[in-house]
Amino acid sequence: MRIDVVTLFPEMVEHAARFGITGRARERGLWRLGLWNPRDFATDNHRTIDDRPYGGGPGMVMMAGPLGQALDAARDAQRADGCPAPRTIYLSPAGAPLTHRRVMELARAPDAGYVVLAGRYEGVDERLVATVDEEIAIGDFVVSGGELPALMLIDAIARLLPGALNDEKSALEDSFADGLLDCPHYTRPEVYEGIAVPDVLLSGHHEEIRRWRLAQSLRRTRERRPDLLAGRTLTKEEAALLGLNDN
Ligand code: 4GY
Repeated sequence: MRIDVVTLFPEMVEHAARFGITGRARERGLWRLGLWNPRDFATDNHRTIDDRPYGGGPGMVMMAGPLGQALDAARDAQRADGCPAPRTIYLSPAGAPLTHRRVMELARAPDAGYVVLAGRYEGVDERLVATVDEEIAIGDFVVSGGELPALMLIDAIARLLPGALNDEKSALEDSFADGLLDCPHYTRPEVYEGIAVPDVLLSGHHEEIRRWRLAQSLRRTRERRPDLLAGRTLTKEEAALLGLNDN
């Protein structure tokens, strides 16, 4: 997989992409990162990439020209690097809410190429936004630039690439992987600040442990995110663990 980010702060993305599972996956060659600064595509002596909004109002808008040039260069580089059909993604609060399901779809094609546009200021000229393939929001809140949202998207994808996690089973246990929140986790010591680890986890009964974890996931999901349960049909076992009758 190849991911190119168009950003006014390429060092920020480069630096963050070196750490942890994402960085290791990159060292393992599971994905490649390209960075493009729209400022390098500005045409005037001041290297201007923003301008005042038509119609007035506060703040500045990223100009379509330099951004479009940077996006074109990123897509050309992807094609030259064996990604024939790059998909352009714009991160903004107005996008479709990102879900783990969408992340899994984006990670499924290890040969895919993504060009991610990270905006700044008040946003990007709409005529450029209109050219992207997909607009994604990472949450119903606003941050000051698209770099952190882009890094979150990239991190979520990269850790799912085959070979990224040392234990391939661990991705299956993630919150949301099966539409439920994750179960609680414990490690040593057996008692911390007077609170003991649940007995069942020390019992060695693998089937009981599996059922306990599933029950915990189900109860947590019902308690904290009933919207997730509403969009999912329960198996017989799950319904029984939640204390629901058949039918
Ligand atoms: N939330 N989800 C988000 C964001 C910052 C000005 C456009 C979000 O995805 N992106 O808050 N982005 C803005 C900053 C330009 C992006």
